[in-house]
Amino acid sequence: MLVKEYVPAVEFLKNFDGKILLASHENPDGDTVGSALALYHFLKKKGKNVKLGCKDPIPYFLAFLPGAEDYIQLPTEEEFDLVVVVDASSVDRLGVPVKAKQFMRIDHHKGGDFYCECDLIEVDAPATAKVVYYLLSNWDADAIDETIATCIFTGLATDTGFFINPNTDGEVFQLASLLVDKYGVNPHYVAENIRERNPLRRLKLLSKALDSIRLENHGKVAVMYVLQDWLDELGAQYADTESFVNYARSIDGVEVAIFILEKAKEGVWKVSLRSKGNFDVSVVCEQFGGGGHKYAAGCKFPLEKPLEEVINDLLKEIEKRNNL
Ligand SMILES: [Mn+2]
Repeated sequence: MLVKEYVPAVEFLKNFDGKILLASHENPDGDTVGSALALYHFLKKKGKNVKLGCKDPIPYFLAFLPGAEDYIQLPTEEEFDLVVVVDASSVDRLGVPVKAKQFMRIDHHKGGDFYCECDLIEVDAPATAKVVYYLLSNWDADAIDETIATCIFTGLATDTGFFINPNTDGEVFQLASLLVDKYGVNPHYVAENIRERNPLRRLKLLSKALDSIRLENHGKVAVMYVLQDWLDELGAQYADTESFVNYARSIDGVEVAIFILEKAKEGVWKVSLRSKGNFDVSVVCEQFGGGGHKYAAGCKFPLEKPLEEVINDLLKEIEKRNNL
């Protein structure tokens, strides 16, 4: 089907003749990686000169996606004619500088930077992968194959928490169904790779993180953290903490979950907020220079600030918006 808003982006990429970098955001998730990989395979089919880049290594649970091994680690000395920022609200979210003559953004986050007329930013889309699907299907639906569809499905599945988060609507199921029926995606294969390949160290780390949980604001806010020492002790990586925050959110009566990760090398406390109900966590994170969506957002604090102060600042900001 032809969707008019996609025409400028399709025409722009179709006619683009130069070195393209598809850039995923730092701490990459299934949406930024799935979306970038779908674009990567498609653009290669179309004869484009294209590379994939990310500051962080691709986590083990996404390594099954074809092409994941082609990612180059950013920063790189290489200069590109075009950098496509995938699933991120600005170049800053890449976590490192990139050299490019031109930028383009394909995304579903609120706010952020605007780079060119052909940016594709759909704030209502459940995942960037959906935006990518529309881009590709408006270009050449026949060029979408099982590999590309699997990458799109991965973005869609992970950003909707495997089709149960509040951003899951009928269209999500329609697109998922199309990807399965028309393009041959195997949902069980994707789920098994993403959810059932935990290294033991991740579960050991989870046990410590669960132990750190405490309830605040009359049981409506759950606080959970992971310290660098714990990671070092277990030989765990930052990616091993992926979705830990959901355990804190899952507690009965909790409306907002706070997860704080100590990243010693980067000198920051990385904060992830999740909500259920009506609380908009993106507003809280924006107060601290971060951002995101209503139900999932993030921000950072310098490590110089003691953990308890970080927690207090967040609790105060949440309390201020006491529509809990
Ligand atoms: Mn996303």
